[in-house]
Amino acid sequence: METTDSRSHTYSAVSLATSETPSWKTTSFWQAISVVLVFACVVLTVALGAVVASMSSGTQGQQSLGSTLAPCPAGIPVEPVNEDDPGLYDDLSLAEHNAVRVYMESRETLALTPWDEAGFSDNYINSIELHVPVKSEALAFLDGGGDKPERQALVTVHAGGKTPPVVEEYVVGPLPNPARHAPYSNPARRSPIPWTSRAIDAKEYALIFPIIENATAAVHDILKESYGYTYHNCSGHCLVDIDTVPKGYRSGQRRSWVLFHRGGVGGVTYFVGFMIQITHESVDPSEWHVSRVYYNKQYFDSVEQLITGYADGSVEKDTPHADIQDDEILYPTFVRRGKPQPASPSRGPTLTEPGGRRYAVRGRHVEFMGWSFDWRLTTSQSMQLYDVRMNGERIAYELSSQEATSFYSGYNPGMLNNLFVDSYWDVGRSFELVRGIDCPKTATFFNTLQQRSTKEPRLMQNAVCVFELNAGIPLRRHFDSDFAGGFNFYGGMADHVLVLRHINTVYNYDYVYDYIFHQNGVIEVRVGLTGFILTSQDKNSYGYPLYGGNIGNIHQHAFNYKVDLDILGAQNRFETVDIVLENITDPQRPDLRHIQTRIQRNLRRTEREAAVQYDFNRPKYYNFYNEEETNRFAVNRGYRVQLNGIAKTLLPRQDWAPMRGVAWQDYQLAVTRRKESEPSSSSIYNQNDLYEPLVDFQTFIDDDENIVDEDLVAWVTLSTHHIPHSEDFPTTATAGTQMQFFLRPFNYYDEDPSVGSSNAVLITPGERSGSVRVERFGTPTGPACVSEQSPFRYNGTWRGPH
Ligand SMILES: *[C@@H]1O[C@H](CO)[C@@H](O)[C@H](O)[C@H]1NC(C)=O
Ligand SMILES: *[C@@H]1O[C@H](CO)[C@@H](O)[C@H](O)[C@H]1NC(C)=O
Ligand SMILES: *[C@@H]1O[C@H](CO)[C@@H](O)[C@H](O)[C@H]1NC(C)=O
Ligand SMILES: *[C@@H]1O[C@H](CO)[C@@H](O)[C@H](O)[C@H]1NC(C)=O
Ligand SMILES: [Cu+2]
Repeated sequence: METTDSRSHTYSAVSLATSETPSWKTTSFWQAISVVLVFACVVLTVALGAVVASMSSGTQGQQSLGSTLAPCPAGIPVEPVNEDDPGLYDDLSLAEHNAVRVYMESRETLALTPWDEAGFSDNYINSIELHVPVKSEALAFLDGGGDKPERQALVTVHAGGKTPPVVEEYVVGPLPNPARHAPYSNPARRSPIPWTSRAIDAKEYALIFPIIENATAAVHDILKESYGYTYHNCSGHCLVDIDTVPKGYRSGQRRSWVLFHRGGVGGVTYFVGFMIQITHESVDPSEWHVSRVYYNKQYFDSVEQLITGYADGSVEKDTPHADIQDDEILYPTFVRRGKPQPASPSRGPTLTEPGGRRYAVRGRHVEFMGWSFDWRLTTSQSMQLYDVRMNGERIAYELSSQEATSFYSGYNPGMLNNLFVDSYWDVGRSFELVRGIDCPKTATFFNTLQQRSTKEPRLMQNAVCVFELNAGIPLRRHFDSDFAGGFNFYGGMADHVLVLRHINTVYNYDYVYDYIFHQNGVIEVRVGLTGFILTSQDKNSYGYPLYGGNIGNIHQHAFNYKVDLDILGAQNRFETVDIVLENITDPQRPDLRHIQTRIQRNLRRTEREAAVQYDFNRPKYYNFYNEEETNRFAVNRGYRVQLNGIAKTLLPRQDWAPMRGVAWQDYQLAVTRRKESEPSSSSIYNQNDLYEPLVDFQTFIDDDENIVDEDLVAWVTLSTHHIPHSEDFPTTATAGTQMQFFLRPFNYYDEDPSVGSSNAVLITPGERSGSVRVERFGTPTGPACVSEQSPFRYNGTWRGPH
């Protein structure tokens, strides 16, 4: 990269001039400017010539005015995953996926049928993903030079061929050449995994579709008259079905309300007022049937009952809504409309990397300005970061997304039952990101593999990106006035951060997940909401009327994260630093009273003491520290969890059974002793058995273990209430719907560690009056350059392994 830097001549005169005197005051500046301008004119002429030439020759020339600048240096090269020696947390490679599948399918005792040939009542593999090593073995390897832990996979089997059928999980190893498998056993979880709590897969859907077909064929004419849309035999105006969750009202039930929304662009924003409930609980699919029907706010026991009532006039009929018939109404579309902005189309600002890539990527390992971490994108739990360090010191062993929920309210059976627990819906399915919109053009993109409910893993192209961002705000700055019209100094530093991003699309919604590393030791964990809202024909007490006469039903979003903090070792303490009132005799005026706040450190000794339900009347900090380690001022070195996205969950766990499956949602922060048996606050099996969930987070707290000088995990919940409004069309926007928490050093360092940055700027008055000295600590100010840009490409394909 040095060679590219030294290529500059034109701009160096300008940048050198800044050190002593304001550059515009020097003659060398004006000389330089005229050189630049003359050069620019020549360049413009050449470029115009080139453009004209390329236009006349009819080719799509890459020539542009920008191409006259030198390309920026490439910077630190990106190294691909080393499949011969994968990192501890690297997701399975394609070869490993295949080896695991072949190994498992050839075990006679397991009696597995390959996915392609399997039917509902066979035993077959439902998912394959990495099984991370136990922490003690991983640490022995990372810190103690111990052996590299064996690489293993976790395989989920839908054992429909067993009596009774059951869901099984196996740990398979060692990779890449599996030779052993053993049931994954976890004493803290319900065992075995109930068959009725399994995630619905393609085999089950294949048996449900004919029932939907049959029912909708019977009511074909009713749907056509009522909505202008049909399901069975439809053409043009088609309905699309989705099933609700949870599947029943108590543990062990399996019944799905099937909802219908309009097909086509943004169709998910218009659900019709017809729904059927299918009971598919029996192990014998021939017993599955339509058990309830809902039409225009009326309930029926069968499709026939609706048809008879509709014919004899006893049923109140629905009529097509004008909006829905009118293709000119664009609300749910992305067609540009309204006053054009900008008045004449032009490009917005973009990032360049004049110093080249300043972060290192080796496989799934990333390093940036003292930070380092590994990441993986799991099929069942989305993004997981491991071994997060700053300047070589581990801050967190694991920082991972656990669960995302959205619980709706309404009168119709769809909204009554839309209690979404998204790990069930493939949170790992993060689709292709678009360069320049989802991530800056300068970003590094990663493909991921996901295998669930498919024969082979699916390649998700460019599903994750990493980039350095100028956040557009000073990280720190001060203008030091001399209070005489001038200044003593200015010190400042731009907030250059590293962002790890993926966007998970769960049917209608898009969650933008960010992990942001600031240079002052702060990690920002953020999630933003966008995508389509769900609407329904419903009462106005659940939302405002919108497009098509539907309302946007009120719902609450919640996200849970696991933060396995390791502050200078795994043994840590958790304290709240409470801000409390004191009412004292004023020390300077004993005749007066004085009321103010003070700090009160409260060590939390057990898990129950450490389950936080935010109380506005008791403000406090949440601090994790090491009792043995102090900073220069003899204060325990710690990291603080700061919550910037909290919302009260009103639904009571005591009185409302489904809340048991999402117990974490009641705590903005809960601190528990880390256990291998408590790897996650949720599971994909919680969705369909919220009543007796496979993972009951409350049990993590209820054993009330000692948490003093133990390995601690902070479970953090971000949440927001969403009352949809007209501007949620076409989609909810991220502005205003971002929630975040921060991990902030709290007396961890003796001072802000960003003092080491050579990107800081210190300006002081120069010796001659009117001049200034600009100290950039060696950072060059030129030459200007253009970042190499990959041509715009979008594939959008995510099926198939290659
Ligand atoms: C199809 O629907 C009819 C009437 O609605 C019902 O009698 C029949 O059992 C259904 N068949 C299947 C396979 O669901
Ligand atoms: C659907 O199409 C098939 C084949 O054209 C036809 O036999 C059937 O009657 C149609 N069903 C309805 C409800 O119109
Ligand atoms: C402060 O203390 C005084 C004297 O005990 C008492 O009269 C007063 O109510 C107290 N005020 C508050 C706000 O606690
Ligand atoms: C997308 O990628 C797949 C797999 O590499 C390839 O087969 C397909 O042709 C690509 N499609 C487009 C539109 O580029
Ligand atoms: Cu929402």
